[in-house]
Amino acid sequence: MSKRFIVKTTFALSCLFTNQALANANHAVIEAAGHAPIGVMGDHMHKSGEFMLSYRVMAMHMSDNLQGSSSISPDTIVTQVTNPFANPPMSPPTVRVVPKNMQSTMHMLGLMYAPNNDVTIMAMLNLIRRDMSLTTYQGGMGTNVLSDFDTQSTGLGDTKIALLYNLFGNTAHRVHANVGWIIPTGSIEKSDEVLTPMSMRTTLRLPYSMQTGNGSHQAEIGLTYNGSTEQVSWGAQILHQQAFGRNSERWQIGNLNQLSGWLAYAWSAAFSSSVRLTYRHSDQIEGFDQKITAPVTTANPENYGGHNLLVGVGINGVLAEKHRLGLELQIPLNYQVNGIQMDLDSMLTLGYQIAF
Ligand SMILES: [Cu+2]
Repeated sequence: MSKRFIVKTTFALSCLFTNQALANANHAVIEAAGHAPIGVMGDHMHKSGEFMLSYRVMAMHMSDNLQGSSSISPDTIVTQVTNPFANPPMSPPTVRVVPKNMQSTMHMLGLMYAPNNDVTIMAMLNLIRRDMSLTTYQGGMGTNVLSDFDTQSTGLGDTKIALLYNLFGNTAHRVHANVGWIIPTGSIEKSDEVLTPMSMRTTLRLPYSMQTGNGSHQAEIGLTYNGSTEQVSWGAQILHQQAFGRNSERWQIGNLNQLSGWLAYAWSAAFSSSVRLTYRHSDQIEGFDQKITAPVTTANPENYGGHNLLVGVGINGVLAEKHRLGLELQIPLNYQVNGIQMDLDSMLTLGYQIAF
């Protein structure tokens, strides 16, 4: 190797590293705050050729019941709320089974890839576990409690494939379109043993909210905006989800509209914290499954949908440049449910992302 070649190569390499170091320094302050809070999906795009793997676990907890926006007691439900599937004496005139609390845990595996700077494709696979405790009241009338029982369902959820398309971007502001397709890989036929008001244990198809899927193909379209300065970043996302039609059991999940806005502050290159506000509006279920007719509030398709406003606080950390950890806790500020539904207490999302 000639001396001249070594000198030239060394010079070229040192330029490369200096440029890289400068580039890193410029972006260092926004590293941790470079992504939206971990609960936001499809919030960022990637550079050409980049891959990202992510794993999130989302835990949602619900307890007690709401009618519209105020709480309703189990005794009131079983004496006053009519059972739409009443067919005495087999099926009582009022609801006799009341949900007490519910825990949903979702494990989400995500993959992102950017074939070029304007397009990022994203796929998301979900594993879901739902646990619900309920109280069964005796016979056809009154407020005598028979017993509590638990139901559970686990399995694959619906799968999402999305395309993020860059619409506008400079160093401070970026806008992209979200175009997604939700494939009904989850189940709508999960069943479990329940306790009937006649004190019988029987296996029935679980209500809609206990299923792991929605059974219909769905479209998801939206717009995402990200803005940043050296230490502060912010963004907004609007998403609309709509089923293409009724599923094989002749029901259809209601349309969902969601608007989120967030603000994050980078305390250092490796650590940021965020606040987020999310408004969600969804419609009730259309149609009904002929196998979901138990005298329980969750069997009534009218007891689905509504709107709520959630506030979220989050933290993001960057470990060794390519590894990212995020945690976000969301609680409702305001809600209005259609009919009678369980009350959302909190939603916690913990996630890990690695880009390569
Ligand atoms: Cu990504």
